[in-house]
Amino acid sequence: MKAVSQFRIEGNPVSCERYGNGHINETYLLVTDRRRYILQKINHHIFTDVPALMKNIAAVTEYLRQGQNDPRRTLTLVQTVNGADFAEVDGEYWRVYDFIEDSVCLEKAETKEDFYQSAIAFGSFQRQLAGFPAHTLCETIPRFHDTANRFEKLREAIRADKTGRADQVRREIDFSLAHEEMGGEMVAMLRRGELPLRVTHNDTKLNNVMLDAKTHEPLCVIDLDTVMPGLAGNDFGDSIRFGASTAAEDEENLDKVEMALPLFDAYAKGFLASCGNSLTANEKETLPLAAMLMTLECGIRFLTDYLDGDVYFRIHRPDHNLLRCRTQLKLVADMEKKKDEMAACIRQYA
Ligand code: ADP
Ligand code: GN1
Ligand code: MG
Repeated sequence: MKAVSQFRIEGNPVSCERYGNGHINETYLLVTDRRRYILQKINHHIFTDVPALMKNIAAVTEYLRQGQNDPRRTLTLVQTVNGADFAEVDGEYWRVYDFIEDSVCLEKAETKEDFYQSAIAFGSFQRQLAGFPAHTLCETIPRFHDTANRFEKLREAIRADKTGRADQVRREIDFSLAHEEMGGEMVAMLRRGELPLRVTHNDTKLNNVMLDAKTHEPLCVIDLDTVMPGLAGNDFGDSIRFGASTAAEDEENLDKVEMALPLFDAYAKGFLASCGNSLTANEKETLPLAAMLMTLECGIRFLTDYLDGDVYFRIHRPDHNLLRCRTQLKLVADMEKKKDEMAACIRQYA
């Protein structure tokens, strides 16, 4: 592959194959006769300012590396032959990371303990970045977790109905719009100064954290494209929507999809243990709401993309975004039923 020769890699390339399950970038496992790397084609349709994005990642990884001598605990960018953090080849943008060896990346929490460990990882990540100069970060995707704005985008997609699919998804549209008011609650609190902005990860899926292969202790938070000022609760909530579900994000049988309270409990315990001291009372209290909102937001993002003709998230079947949307909306309905239990968990650890 042409991009590979742009980077200062050790050894001669032996293979380079598609890797992982990310929905946004194109990820490859690059193997040389000396070692392994992760090569990524950055999705520049989504991240439109690649130099600014890469400046964020370089600064954040450098900051996290301070006082850290275990190379597996921070993502490490490999420089290009010209000393840059990324390479432009034929209009596409590429970057390379050291492969984090002896680690596992889970698509589903195998045990409560694994999910607890991922909470420690994301909570510590947020705590470690508490002193990072937030104003130096570019907003890589403006209004990324502005749920109210995501509803406006959904309404635009329904109005335009580019693919003629709106009639077929009336139920999903009705359910979503019935929750629009709730969708705006946290952005309104931010606007009123009731919630603080912090440096957050903003994409805290379980498969964005690496655990040690033997001990399953947290090693490293990855996928730093959306590290920018955000709400602590959003990081908590996005983890719950993905990792506390009893089924995959694209499960077809909705009877299998629930928000598992034991998993919620394990995550709340880990998250509050690792960053709880720095959270305000409002932040702690709104964690269950944040879980519902991140799930709702993700559901309407999948629905919007389905209506728009699948232009944002990578799909592997024609109705993929619709299936994903349905699991998220099912989770929202289930979380509404479990609101009091979620609040009780938070009180217990706060
Ligand atoms: P996307 O933005 O598309 O989700 P990610 O950066 O999350 O891309 O990478 C996709 C997958 O590649 C991850 O879920 C993980 O399995 C794997 N991966 C990414 N970076 C590394 C790394 N440095 N070491 C080992 N595996 C990695
Ligand atoms: C995308 O990149 P990945 O697959 O980790 C998306 C998240 C969504 C998630 C849904 C930049 O995450 O916001 O929550 O899919 N990332 C971006 O699975 O939009
Ligand atoms: Mg990812």
